[in-house]
Amino acid sequence: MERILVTGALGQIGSELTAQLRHRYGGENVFATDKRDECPANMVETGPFESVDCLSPAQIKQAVSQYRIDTIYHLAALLSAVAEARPLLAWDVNINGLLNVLEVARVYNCAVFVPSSIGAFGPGTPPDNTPQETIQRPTTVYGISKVAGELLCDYYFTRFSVDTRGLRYPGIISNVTLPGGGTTDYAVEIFYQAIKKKRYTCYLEPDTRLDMMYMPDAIRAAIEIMEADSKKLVHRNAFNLTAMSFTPQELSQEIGKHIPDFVMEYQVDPVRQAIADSWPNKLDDSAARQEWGWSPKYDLSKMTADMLKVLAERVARGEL
Ligand code: VAH
Repeated sequence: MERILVTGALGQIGSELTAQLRHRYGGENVFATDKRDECPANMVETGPFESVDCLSPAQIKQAVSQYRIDTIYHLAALLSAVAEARPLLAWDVNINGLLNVLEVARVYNCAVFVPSSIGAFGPGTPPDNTPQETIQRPTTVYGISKVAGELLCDYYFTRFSVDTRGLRYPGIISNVTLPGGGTTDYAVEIFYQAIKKKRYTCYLEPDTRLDMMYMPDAIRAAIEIMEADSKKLVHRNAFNLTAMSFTPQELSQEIGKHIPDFVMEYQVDPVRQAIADSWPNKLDDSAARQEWGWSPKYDLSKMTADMLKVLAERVARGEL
């Protein structure tokens, strides 16, 4: 892996992944792209950035050929709640955008990382210790696009030998970038509100259990899967992956250990509650552990402590 292109580089995962990839492979070897063009200074200063729309095959081809790309981290997509509000756009971006990337990867012999999600499962999926191979009948357009995306990536591997690999990410919690339109976003927003107001109004029911992961683990997993020995990979697209599973009530109690007067209130959003209720409670990620050595470093307690520490430091610096 020498020359990397990141799509969706201004997104929640993309922005932190780009920074880590540049740290690991050299800034000049990691070409950041996004449909948007308002790029933060730290991204422009550490390596190349251009506005690339994944719905334009020509723009992807130009970027890959100009920068002699050999690996694509394809993160450009609409998340679950936004997708439900704009299902046709979500299908276009999440599927046609992916197809454009896979076609360019086929022609230019690039490896491709594509994130899937716990959203690729539905109400008929076993909710506890969800197996790597099981029923996938999601009831959201986001989840349908993720299942179709997994199958497309496997097809490009078996039919055209494109080195495609993916992870079924849980909700991801970051102390750097706010999420954009996901169902699990409460688990990020709550920290910012706890630090600033010592209270948060949650849009999910207190007992809504979901898999979650701290961003440092999520970024490390994306890099580790792409560096893994190809011959050891059985599942490829895409691996179940988790680090912790908690409810809003459990997260509130953990924050309360650090902020004793923290107050949690609930005002349920039926759309995002229905999405969350259709997802598993906890994945079995043994395939990832066995095939490429996955092992999370952050659990609920360690993540909460670090989130509150870093956000408090950002408030002290006047950033929030
Ligand atoms: C979302 N954060 O909420 C994303 C993720 C598992 C959830 O796919 O849509």
